[in-house]
Amino acid sequence: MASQALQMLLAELAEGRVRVVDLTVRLAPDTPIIHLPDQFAQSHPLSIEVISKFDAHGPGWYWNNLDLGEHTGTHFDAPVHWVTGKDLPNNTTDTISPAKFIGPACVIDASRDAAANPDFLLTPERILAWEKDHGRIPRGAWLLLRTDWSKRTGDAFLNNSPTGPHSPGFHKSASEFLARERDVLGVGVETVGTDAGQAATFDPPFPNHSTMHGAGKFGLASLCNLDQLPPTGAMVIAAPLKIAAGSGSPVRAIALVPS
Ligand code: 23J
Ligand code: MN
Repeated sequence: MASQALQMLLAELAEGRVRVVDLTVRLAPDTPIIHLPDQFAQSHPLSIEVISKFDAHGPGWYWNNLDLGEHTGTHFDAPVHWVTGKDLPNNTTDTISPAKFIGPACVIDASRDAAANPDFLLTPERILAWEKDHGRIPRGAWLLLRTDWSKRTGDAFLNNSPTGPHSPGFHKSASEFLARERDVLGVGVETVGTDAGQAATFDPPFPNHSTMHGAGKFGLASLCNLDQLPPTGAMVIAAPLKIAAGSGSPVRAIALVPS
């Protein structure tokens, strides 16, 4: 017996009452990637090498070889990405339960805050204020931080400066609140990583990664189109590649949204 809910969802999709919003940026050699402080090793941007393109290397087919870091473009962070999550069970892209690749979205709009202050950090107070308007964040939800950062082009996206990058993120106490008090799936952001640009200088460094992954939670970075999502009521589908012992993976993140 087919699930009535699935039949209804398919009908709503077919009839356009549920819309699919693409939360994914285009993955290209110029897709921005994070630059860590110089003492650390760096991730590779995407590079594409044509294997054949209807030519002597393959007259009837076109395909490419790729070289890229796991954390390139719109991507998923697994708990094993961080030292705090390295010994947790099922902490890699190939061992996380696929049931966790689908979840409800709670979207907090901090776009005005981020426009006024590129170093804006979300606080627990701000989350509680959002809950007054929209209800309690359910267990197993993605907390998506809308900053409109994905609308920035060129150098303004990474926003590097002599003092390091400046981009919004989470106060450590907000990450702790979301992981411990709300048991979220994880957090998703429009910036290149789930920590603020200045987070290498925080105590501990990169507190959102440290807290979330230490609690077995996930991350989604370089999302876009969060301005097309309602505060509640959307469903996120974001499934990383099943990379053996992978710390993360590019994803095609999509949202199902009532229209
Ligand atoms: C390694 C170290 C620091 C950060 C990151 C990676 C990411 O943002 C990432 O893509 O996970 S902040
Ligand atoms: Mn990452």
